[in-house]
Amino acid sequence: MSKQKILVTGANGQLGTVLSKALIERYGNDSVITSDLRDKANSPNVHEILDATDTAGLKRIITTHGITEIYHLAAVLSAKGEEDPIRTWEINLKSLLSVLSVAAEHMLNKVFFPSSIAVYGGDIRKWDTPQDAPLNPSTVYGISKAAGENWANYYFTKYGLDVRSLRYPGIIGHESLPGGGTTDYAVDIFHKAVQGQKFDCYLHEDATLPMIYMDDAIRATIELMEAPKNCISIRTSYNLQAASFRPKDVAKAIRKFYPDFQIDYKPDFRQDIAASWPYSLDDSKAREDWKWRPQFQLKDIVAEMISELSKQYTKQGYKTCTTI
Ligand code: AKB
Repeated sequence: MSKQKILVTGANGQLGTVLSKALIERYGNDSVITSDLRDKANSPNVHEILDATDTAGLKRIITTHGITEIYHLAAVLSAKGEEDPIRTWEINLKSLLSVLSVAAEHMLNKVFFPSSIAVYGGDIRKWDTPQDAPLNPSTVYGISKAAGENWANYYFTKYGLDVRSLRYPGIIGHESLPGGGTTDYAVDIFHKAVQGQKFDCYLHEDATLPMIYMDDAIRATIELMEAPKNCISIRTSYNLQAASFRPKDVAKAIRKFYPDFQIDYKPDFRQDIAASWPYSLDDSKAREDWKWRPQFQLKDIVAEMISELSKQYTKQGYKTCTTI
């Protein structure tokens, strides 16, 4: 059997930055090739500049490095995607089809494709949205993820390609910044709080959304990818649930550390996107099939984010003072 060699696309993004690090820690520098449109400074492993829609470039990397698995993270997110829907569709779908076709052609062992809560929309059950609820996405990002899930299932059924996927909630972490999502507020709010600044929230105070702490998101991804093949019963994408809360819940939790923290609510177009998404997901299939269990709830997330960001901003010379 050939040595495991992983390619990560979109490795400079919010999830890609932290997932690449975790994969390197787990499998070693030599086993992970990162790639992105942009270079990566001080990378401990091989980093390739790659536009994931460039099939020839992807093939070159796969043959040069003997890639056996791909984590395909490159995508335009929900809010940014609405600025140019056709371009978003092209980038998200073209890159996925490029990855799937090249992976099948080169008989790679596994592919990871991140889907999202954005596949849901319309008239669904909002709490505990079932795994098999109808997909009526409200954004081009959601449409591309819903189509991507079907392509993943198609490649598994037709070519036996072992594609695995998660419907990620909004991801909250301190090591990287999100870019262009509807759930980004839940990271930005901590940066403002720790710097002693007021936060203007683009969502309504009551906009409940499913969220996940980065550590849980990384663990879920690796647990799914390492699960025995016969345990994987969902070949579109698994619902994944960790925590669900509203902006006003985050603000209240932050005030335990910063009693003077101020937030203003100025809902914009992102509020309509958020309103179309579930409040929480029924992830019983993930729990049954590969024993998924989240570890971080809102209070844990708030404590971790404030503690980690305080250290980061203190290093940069900011004065941060928490009361706890
Ligand atoms: C977004 O807000 O677009 C993403 C997502 C939920 O997929 N964070």
